[in-house]
Amino acid sequence: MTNKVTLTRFIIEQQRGLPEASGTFTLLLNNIITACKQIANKVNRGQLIGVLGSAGSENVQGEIQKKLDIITHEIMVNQLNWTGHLAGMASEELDDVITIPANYPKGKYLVLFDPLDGSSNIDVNLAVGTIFSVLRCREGIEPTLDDFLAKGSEQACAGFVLYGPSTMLVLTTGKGVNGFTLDQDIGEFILTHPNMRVPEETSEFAINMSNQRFWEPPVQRYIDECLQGKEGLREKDFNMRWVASFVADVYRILTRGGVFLYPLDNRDPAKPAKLRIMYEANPMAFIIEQAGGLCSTGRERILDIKPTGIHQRVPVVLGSKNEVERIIRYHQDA
Ligand code: AFP
Repeated sequence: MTNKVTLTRFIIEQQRGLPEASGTFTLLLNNIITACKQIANKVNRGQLIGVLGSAGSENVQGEIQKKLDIITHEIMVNQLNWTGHLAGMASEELDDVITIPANYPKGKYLVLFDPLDGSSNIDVNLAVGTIFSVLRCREGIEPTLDDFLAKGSEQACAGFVLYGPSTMLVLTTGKGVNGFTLDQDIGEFILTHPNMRVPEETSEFAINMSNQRFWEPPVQRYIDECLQGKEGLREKDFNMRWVASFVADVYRILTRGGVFLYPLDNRDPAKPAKLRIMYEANPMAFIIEQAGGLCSTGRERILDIKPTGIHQRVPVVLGSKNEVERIIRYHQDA
């Protein structure tokens, strides 16, 4: 393995294919990845450095913040705000968008991120991750909220880092999906999963079954049929997985197929959906579609939605094409 393709080499070779590229994007991506390496180190060391447990505060979503939610948010902001590549940022952990301090130059990109997705798993040592989405922005201006609220189809780049048994980066810039494994010995991400594709067929679904009584009829119908197995309409048995870390469930689907559902539910009328469109659903939808899968609310393609707010929530059905199409059909039937 002397001819490892590092992430740096991969990005530079991709940039060569874009004559108009100025290298700014390449530098921005390197800064994002450096932040994720720092996060990987904190997550891996955990209680050795006292970063587990709750911070005793709530985020804008009214969710109890873990210490690592705040630490990882600060790593992302402090690793990116000085680079001169950004016009602004948005984070799951802050209500308002993040402006670039006046003493730093502004650039032509926006980065939106969930610094630690799945953080309710961190204290029980299950996989968590960082999700990021990069949008182009008018250069040299103070971005307006509307600059941030671009459709997912306008993303320049989307990626996530999964802090699991391996630290894995999954990245798309609109030319397919590639996976990289962090080589801890040299501190570089190495291309290990080129051209990732989601199998069109699957017998594995991911959903939080404890919410079943709150689902809409099309989702009830789909899951019931999966549970009926060989004796039922589907004439095959299904398996279920639910990590409760979006990044981990999506990575599994990218590697062996599957369908993930976090549907609308009527538990809390104020929060009919769980996942946030700007820094969870949109980046994952971009990645999954680039890998040959589909991502829908059940009623519309996620990437076509015009967002109305930075923290807007949407129902998500994503993964193997044939299963997502079936679920969409069940919504149409209803
Ligand atoms: P946390 O970051 O609060 O743990 O939420 C994770 C998440 O947004 C997503 O990663 C999971 O798929 C989903 O929530 C899990 O939701 P449930 O806890 O309701 O199963």
